[in-house]
Amino acid sequence: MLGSPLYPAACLCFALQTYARTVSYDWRLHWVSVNPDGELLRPAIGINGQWPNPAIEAEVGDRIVINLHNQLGNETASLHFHGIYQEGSNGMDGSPTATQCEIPPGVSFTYDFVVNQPGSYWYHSHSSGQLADGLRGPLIIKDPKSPYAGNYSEELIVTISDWYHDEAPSLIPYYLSSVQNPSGAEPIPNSSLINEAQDIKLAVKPNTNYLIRIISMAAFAQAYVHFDQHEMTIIAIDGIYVRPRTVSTVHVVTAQRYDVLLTTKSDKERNYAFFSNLDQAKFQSIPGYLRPNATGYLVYDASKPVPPEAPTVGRYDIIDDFTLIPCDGQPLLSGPPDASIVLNVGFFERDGQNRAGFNNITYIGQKVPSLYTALTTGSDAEDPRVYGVNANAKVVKQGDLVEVVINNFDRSGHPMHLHGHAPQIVARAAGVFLQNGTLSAKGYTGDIGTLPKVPMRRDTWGMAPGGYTVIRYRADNPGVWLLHCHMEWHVAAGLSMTIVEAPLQLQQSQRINPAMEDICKSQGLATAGNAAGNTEDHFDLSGANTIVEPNHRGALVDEDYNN
Ligand SMILES: [Cu+2]
Repeated sequence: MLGSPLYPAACLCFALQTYARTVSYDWRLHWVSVNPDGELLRPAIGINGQWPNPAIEAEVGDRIVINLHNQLGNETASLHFHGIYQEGSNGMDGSPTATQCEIPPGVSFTYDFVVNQPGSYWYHSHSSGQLADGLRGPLIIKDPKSPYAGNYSEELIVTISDWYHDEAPSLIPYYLSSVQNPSGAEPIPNSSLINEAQDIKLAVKPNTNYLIRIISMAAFAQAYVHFDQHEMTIIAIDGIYVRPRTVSTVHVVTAQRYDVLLTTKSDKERNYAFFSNLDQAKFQSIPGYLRPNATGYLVYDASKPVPPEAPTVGRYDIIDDFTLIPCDGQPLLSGPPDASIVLNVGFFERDGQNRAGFNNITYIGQKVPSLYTALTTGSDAEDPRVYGVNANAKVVKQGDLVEVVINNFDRSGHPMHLHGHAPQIVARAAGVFLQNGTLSAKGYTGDIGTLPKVPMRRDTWGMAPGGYTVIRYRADNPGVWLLHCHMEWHVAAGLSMTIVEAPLQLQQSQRINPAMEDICKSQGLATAGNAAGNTEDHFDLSGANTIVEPNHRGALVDEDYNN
């Protein structure tokens, strides 16, 4: 129905038979020269000689196979599939130090997994800093059974991101240096991109309902997305169908996705602008070089000009995504949690660096990937100590109702991300903590009666300055899953921790990928035992990594690499 789409009342699913297939990609990673904001030619990590990088496109039930060849020459690499649950395939989660070793230059590795979840996702390097240097792209899982399948006939992808003129291997050591950067201020991007470019033109047909997949692939910044004189109706967030909500602007937290429906005008009289405007509230300073706005155009008629300027919006009318309601009506996971994890976010100086962490522990990758420790330490895998202090591991058991309370003792907000799940976001508040660690009386009380009956779910959620967020999920996906801030600089500073989920069931159902084991061994890395590689005494952690890397230069290989 054109003009005023009629949405399914309860967003119920269509029943259609589908057949799984295998979608395969053969990807060579190369440095390519790019200039997406028209200001500076710089290297970026492209695929098969191209950048922007291609979208992975599959259907629910498909198997995705990516033969990844690291031909960067000077950097290690990895690919993480953001938001993909990786049920039964934890080793394909693409997180070096958690689920695999780094893939060195000249080495290939095949990612191979099945996707049973619909929606808009993205892939990116989980090797330090590389997503800021361009190793990122959309991952779309189409769904013939979508409750909204009848509400659109066309699809568009709109990725949004920030862009830096400097490369991560120079930004990271500067950011982490407590001497050069005593305030710990994050690098501020130079510009904003839409589909890895500026002034992009999206050809549209009049009188047509579009599904627009808005995907944040940013390294740091959040953004406001607004289409001039076109409303958007949100129908999914991070792959979770929600009841329709019509908005004029969406505020997209770093790494989040919004699927929106947009109905085009009935005539081709003119073209319209849209924009992605970086949210500068998270920037500690506003440098003169910053160009926070990227403009794009809905082109109804290519023979007509595009609007000379982006629309100006006096005040953004933003909805709170906490109030969105999943279509499936999944009720609150109520009752007392079986596993309660409390994480206090803090920024501090450690070993001469600006660092961050949960509960005063900064994340440091261990000698043995945590997944391999979980798979090779028998019943000791249920003891968090075997993963090493700085993996900051918590262990939950199969079937546990897990509750994670994250208290933000920082003046800035953070986009939090959990691998392996799209948890229920059951409580969220802003501005209740002071930086000195004072917990106000308004902290999370655990009072079930105050929680939503049908909580919003998503894999990446915003946490307000001085606020808290509380997530709940069922431990039904055995694996080693990172929980971390999705600002790339904060990942580099150690704002990550590890949740080891059902390690005994993991041992029964999954094994170390032999090709990756060879890659680890080729680098002289241990693939069994505790965090230090001790296979005899799992509680002797001598030799485990507890000191931060002194000269952290992202994914650049050390000069003495392989020596
Ligand atoms: Cu952060």
